Amino acid sequence: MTFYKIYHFKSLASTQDKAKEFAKKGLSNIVIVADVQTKGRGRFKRKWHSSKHGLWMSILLKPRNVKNLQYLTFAAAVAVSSSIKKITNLNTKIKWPNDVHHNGKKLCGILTEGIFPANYVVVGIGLNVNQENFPEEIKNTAISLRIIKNQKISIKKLAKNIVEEFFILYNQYYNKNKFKNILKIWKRHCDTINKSVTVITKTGKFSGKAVGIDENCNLLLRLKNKKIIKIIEGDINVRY
Ligand code: BT5
Repeated sequence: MTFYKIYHFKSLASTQDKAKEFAKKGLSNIVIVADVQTKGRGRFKRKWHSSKHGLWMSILLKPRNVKNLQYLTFAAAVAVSSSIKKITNLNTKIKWPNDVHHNGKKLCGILTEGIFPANYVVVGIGLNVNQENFPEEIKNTAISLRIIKNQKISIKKLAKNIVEEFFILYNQYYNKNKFKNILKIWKRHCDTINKSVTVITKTGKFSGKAVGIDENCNLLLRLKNKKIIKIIEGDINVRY
C-alpha cells in the first residue's frame, strides 16, 4: 500500500499546476482534487471543460525512473475503466492513446506531464461523473456516468478507487520497469486494437487496421497496401 495524501480544493485553475507547486516543495504521492477548474487543459493546450460535478484530479509522483511516461497514462486509463466497472457496473473501453469512452463518447481523458530535471510526473485525470449536460462544443462527443446510468455516482468513492488501483499498477509494474505487464492489462480494456480506424495527423489522413502497440506505446496501423506504419501520439485524431 502506498501512503498518499489527498488535497481537496473548491476551485483551481488546473489541478496539474497545483500539483506542480507541491513538486517544488519536494512532495510526492500527493493527489490534488478540485470541484471546478477554471483553466482545465487537455493535451496540446486544448481546453478541458471542468465545470462542477466532474472528477478533476492530478496525482503527483516521483518515480524511480522517469521514462516511458505513456505507460502511466495507460495505467491511469486502466484504473479508471476498472473503477467505473467496480462502482457503477458499467463497461467502458480505452481508446488509444488516452481516452476512456462509452459507445464512442468520451467519459475521461488523461494528461501525463513530466517535470524535468526534477523528475516528477503529474498524471491528470478528468472524468465526467455527475454532469447532466455539456457545452455546445462537446455535447455530441462527451458523456457522463450520470447520463448513462441515470443516477448520481459518488465522486469521492470513484476518486479513492481510481487512486488505489493506479498506485497498485504504479508500484507493481511501472516502478519495477515491468511495462509489458501494464500493456497486457491495458490491452484487455482497449478497443482500438483490431479495429479499422482513420488517423488524422499533421502529415495526412491514414486509414487501416490498428494491429498493435509497439514498445514505445505507438499505434501500429496496417494500411490497405499491407504496409505497417507507426502512429506516434501527437496531434492526431483517431476515428473509429
Ligand atoms: C485529454 O486531452 O483528454 C486530457 C484531459 C485531462 C484533464 C485533466 S482534469 C485534471 C487535470 N487538470 C487539468 O488541467 N487537466 C487534467 P485531449 O486528448 O487533448 O482531449 C481534449 C479534447 O477533449 C478537447 O479538445 C475537447 O474536444 C474534448 N473535451 C474537453 N472537455 C471535455 C470533457 N469534460 N469531456 C469530454 N471531452 C472533453
